[in-house]
Amino acid sequence: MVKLVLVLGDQLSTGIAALRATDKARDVVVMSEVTGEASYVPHHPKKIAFIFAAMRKFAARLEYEGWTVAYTRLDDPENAGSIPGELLRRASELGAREVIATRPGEWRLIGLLDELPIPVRQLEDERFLCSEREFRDWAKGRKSLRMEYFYREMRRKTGLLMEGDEPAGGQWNYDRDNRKPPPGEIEHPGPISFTPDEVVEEVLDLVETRFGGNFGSLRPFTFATDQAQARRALAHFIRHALPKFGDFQDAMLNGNRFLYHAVISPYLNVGLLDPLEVCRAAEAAWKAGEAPLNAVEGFIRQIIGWREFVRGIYMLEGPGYARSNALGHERRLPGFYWGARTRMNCVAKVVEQTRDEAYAHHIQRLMVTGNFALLAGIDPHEVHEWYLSVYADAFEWVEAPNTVGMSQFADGGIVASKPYVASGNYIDRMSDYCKSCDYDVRRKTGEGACPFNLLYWDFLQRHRKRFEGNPRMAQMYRTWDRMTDDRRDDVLDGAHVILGDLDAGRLV
Ligand code: FAD
Ligand code: DLZ
Ligand code: SF4
Repeated sequence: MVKLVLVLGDQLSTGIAALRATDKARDVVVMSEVTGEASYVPHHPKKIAFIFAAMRKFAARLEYEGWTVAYTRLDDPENAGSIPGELLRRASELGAREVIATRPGEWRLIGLLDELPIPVRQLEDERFLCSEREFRDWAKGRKSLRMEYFYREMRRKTGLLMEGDEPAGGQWNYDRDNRKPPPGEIEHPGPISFTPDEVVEEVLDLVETRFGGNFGSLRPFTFATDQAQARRALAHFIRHALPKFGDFQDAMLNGNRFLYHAVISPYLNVGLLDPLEVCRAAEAAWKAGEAPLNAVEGFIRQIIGWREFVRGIYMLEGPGYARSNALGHERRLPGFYWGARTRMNCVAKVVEQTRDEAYAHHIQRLMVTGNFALLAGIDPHEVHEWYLSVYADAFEWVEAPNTVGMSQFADGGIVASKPYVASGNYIDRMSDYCKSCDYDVRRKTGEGACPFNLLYWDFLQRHRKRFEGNPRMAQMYRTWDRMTDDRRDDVLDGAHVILGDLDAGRLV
């Protein structure tokens, strides 16, 4: 009897479990563009267009390879509007009694599939190097889960940058050589741009009509939308940017949105690129003498370390994780996250870039928009929904641990051993944002003082009980305690003015 083979918009890999477990001569692949998925948060129009275009091209590829694909376009009058609805419609149309799915990357959808009135077999998504069970076994009995130790296991498992049992070059981690302040000049022109073809143009028109009101610019649209293009994007990065990736990984510039970053996360996350393929390509560049070890190790660590680690945490922690709020933060997300005016140049620049590109690099997400939200005590669920909406690479399994865990410390320290908070000094050191800001980063109190400087101390005071015993934060509390009472009052008064302005919707 015919089975339905569910392929979701982020499962565009020919080797995905559901396709491997079924028979192209008998079974029917179900792919659906549905409002349910396109509207659970107000996704950036570029993200929706990217996913729909990549889905349409992937469906064509499957058909070319001999599969029967029941593909539903968003504007199909028969469209049931949701993944479960589409599966039921197709089951009744084709007389199918079973669905074979690859487990979705979001608990919401896993739950919806579990509730379907016909049997759904959810197979493990094997596109990760570390299975859910392996991660659980690794995590079992550990007092705290730290990425660095997990990463070493992944290095051993894959053999990447290994010389026998030892790490290449004698060190596991070359971060000490990375994270330089921004360079005067960037030699790399940024990611490769793809001119929209007919398929993409048709999707762009659809998305413009249906989602044109969402935050974000749809055009110009230059993303890769199939595997061949994504591989070209990867090759372009390895050749032109990887050699400098490590050095300037944390740098931020007014005039350059991509620096030496790969800009491949959307492709990895929907399955157009395979993580091991990406890492092997980077390793080959090092072996050929085309990229230094610090860059290649730093890059590979992001993928087999951080990416796998956060996915393991998401699956381990279960459906409630994205609702965590360990610090009890409740302030509403300010309008400037959605493009309203702010005098803070760093935030304005990152939001503007996010609106235009559906992309910001890690430090922009963590130390600018994330840092501000944490310092200001914004409700982490609102922050989470913002990140899930605005980035083309955002899927809950990777976004939630990064936002709720790493960035907002709302999981109480599962992902991060201390909150990623910093004053304006950090942003000034790693960027040129402060040079063109209304605020003065050198001012710690009084008129024109950088809000990050004020909110930083206010945050530490509000959460003193929780953090003062953390050895990695002791120095910060000692610095605060050495200030005079007057100075401390000035700082906290200034912070309260900013928070009051945020609450009242006044310009900050
Ligand atoms: P590069 O800097 O060139 O790194 C190479 C690759 O490493 C990335 O493509 C990505 O696949 C992987 N990587 C790097 N850092 C991480 C990380 N912390 N977690 C997982 N993978 C990582 N990444 C997403 O893919 N989707 C998200 O929704 C997402 N949300 C984030 C939210 C916050 C608050 C923060 C702080 C980080 C988030 N990240 C997310 C991680 C990281 O910012 C992006 O992976 C990275 O910016 C993608 O750009 P790139 O391809 O140029 O990465
Ligand atoms: C993100 C997304 C969007 C915008 N639209 C669709 C869609 O119409 N059809 C689909 O199958 N998948 C879509 N996706 C991806 C899903 O939301 C994603 O598979 C789940 O969140 C699990 O990661
Ligand atoms: Fe951001 Fe403060 Fe620098 Fe302005 S002065 S760009 S608000 S860190």
